[in-house]
Amino acid sequence: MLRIAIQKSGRLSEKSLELLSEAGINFANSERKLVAKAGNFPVEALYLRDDDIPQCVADGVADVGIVGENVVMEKGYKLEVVERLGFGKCRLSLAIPKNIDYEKLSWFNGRKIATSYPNILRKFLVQNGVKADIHEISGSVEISTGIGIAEAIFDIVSSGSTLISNGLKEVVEAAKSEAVMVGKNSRLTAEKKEILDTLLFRLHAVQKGRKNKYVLLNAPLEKVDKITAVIPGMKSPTVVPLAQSGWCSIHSVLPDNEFWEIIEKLKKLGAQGILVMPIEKMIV
Ligand code: PRT
Ligand code: ZN
Repeated sequence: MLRIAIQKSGRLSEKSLELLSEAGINFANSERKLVAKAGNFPVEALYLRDDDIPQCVADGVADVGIVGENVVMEKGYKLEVVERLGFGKCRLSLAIPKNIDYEKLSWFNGRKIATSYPNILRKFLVQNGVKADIHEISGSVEISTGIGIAEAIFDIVSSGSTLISNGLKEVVEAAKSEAVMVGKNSRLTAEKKEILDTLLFRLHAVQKGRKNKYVLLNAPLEKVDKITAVIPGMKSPTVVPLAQSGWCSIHSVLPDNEFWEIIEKLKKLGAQGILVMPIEKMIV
């Protein structure tokens, strides 16, 4: 049995469970008691506050955990990132009141900065030769400058709207974060390693599917070479003749991040009837 620590309730909870569910792992216990067994896979979920997950994995109470990289960095336990999960993306940034003229990092020398991430901030300031006063608070960091607790803040930013609505501007991005699966490989028994490998195989298939789209299009035969050069496919695109002579259907897989550029190129090359579909799982 492999024990996975998951955030009990918060920004990463649903997406963690959704990812595991897409990998065929579902937990019967919907009220999220402390521990829940999966119905059809030798895994159990341990529901915790995200702040407790790194230590639980470090101590071996859980074998792996799904948590924000920011929390892993802040807690400082020696853990390995087993898998990057592609959700919960955010950055850790320094922000100051928007009316202040800001030129460079030395502005922070001698200033008071409020944060819930004192360790990450301290490391960043040391690396950049800045000496500032770190004021640790556990929540509502964004209101610190407004109420006079600090002159700047260091906090998680995602869309940036929280900063704007508190009259702040982001001036330095210190780190990026996303949800990761962390573990301590040396602790795992052979049995747990095997379960983790099977789980990772499934997660890769789900994640690869999420990063790609399946595309079908019709093309004039004389354009097939040019079109297939634009769409890479898994090995190479599938080309099937159409009932109408002089035409064929091409099937392929496109990476999501280059998707629109490739579609534009395909249209220019004479592709028609382009259909695009999500891929549920992709095993290469
Ligand atoms: O109860 P528990 O301790 O488990 O949860 P929590 O309240 O400590 O964390 P939670 O659920 O808020 O966030 C969990 C994780 O989600 C974080 O550790 C990050 O890895 C990730 N994440 C991604 C975020 C955000 N995006 C985010 N935007 N965590 C927090 N925020 C907050 C941020 O603190 C700020 O107040 O959202 C605000 C900024 O958002 P924007 O969009 O206005 O910029
Ligand atoms: Zn927390």
